[in-house]
Amino acid sequence: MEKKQIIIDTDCGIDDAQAIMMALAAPHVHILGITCVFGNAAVENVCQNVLAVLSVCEQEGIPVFRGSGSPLVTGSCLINDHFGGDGLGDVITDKDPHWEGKIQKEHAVNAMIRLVSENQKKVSLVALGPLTNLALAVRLDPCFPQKLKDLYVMGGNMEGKGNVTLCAEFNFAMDPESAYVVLEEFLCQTYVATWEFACRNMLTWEFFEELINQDATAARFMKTITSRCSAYSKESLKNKRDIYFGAGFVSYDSYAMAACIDSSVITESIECPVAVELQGVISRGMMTLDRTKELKKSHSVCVFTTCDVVRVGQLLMGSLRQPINQ
Ligand SMILES: [Ca+2]
Repeated sequence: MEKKQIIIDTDCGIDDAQAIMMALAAPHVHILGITCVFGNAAVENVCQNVLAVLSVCEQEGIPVFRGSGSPLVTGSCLINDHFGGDGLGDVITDKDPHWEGKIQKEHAVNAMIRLVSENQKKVSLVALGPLTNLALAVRLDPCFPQKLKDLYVMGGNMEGKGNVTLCAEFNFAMDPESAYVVLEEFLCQTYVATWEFACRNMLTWEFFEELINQDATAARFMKTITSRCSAYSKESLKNKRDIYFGAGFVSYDSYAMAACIDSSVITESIECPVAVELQGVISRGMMTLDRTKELKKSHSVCVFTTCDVVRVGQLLMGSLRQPINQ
């Protein structure tokens, strides 16, 4: 069977690490490359985090590319410390001093265009961070979206509930213009795993304990990077997620990856046009669903609403049992 070809665009925080491991564990998936973007940490940290994940899973042969270090337009880039300053919980002490030599010389956006052009209509692009690299790709090559098989985006919202601002989700809020460009101009089959979708399909903290306490190198790595991170602490102050959706464990990026790896994961979705607000004082970066077709847009995307949580749990469990030949 021909393997499913994917490119992962990531701002590698803890949930990205989990999602990348999920792709690495999938026997029918071939990762053509991993492209890095700022977001959960500065892009230099993101590159190091991706290399660390590949090292833990003994998959260092996968090329890693450095991409955008700042958003398309907005000058100041507020790096969120949700997963610590380095994006992986600020607990890794044995950082690789030679990491830069392990990053490909080619820029992430050029690599993305080249890899997709060489494998037209075969590549699924899974975007787990701010969409800056993708927006730049369509500017450099306007045909880039139509060369993709499909696009999976973790980001945006479907109920107007924001996590970093009142109405906007982190990845879209970090670079609203790029989110706008991607959702306006990527006319390929597009799937969106919003923040509220992930929260509404959360797992339990009991599941999380079982997940990270598995006897494998990747599980021990995940246990370490989540050990001092307030985002993984049940005792931390109630955050927006708890208030809106109740308590539980949500590995945001893993939902988009799970849907790409196994389409049966998604059990319900909404097919409709979407738009990203750029002007709003309160709602800048918010994604809106145009279910009544008021915007007269011809292109619709698939917005996930419910998934098979048991199956997601199985994929998460398997992803931490790495390296595979251990
Ligand atoms: Ca991410």
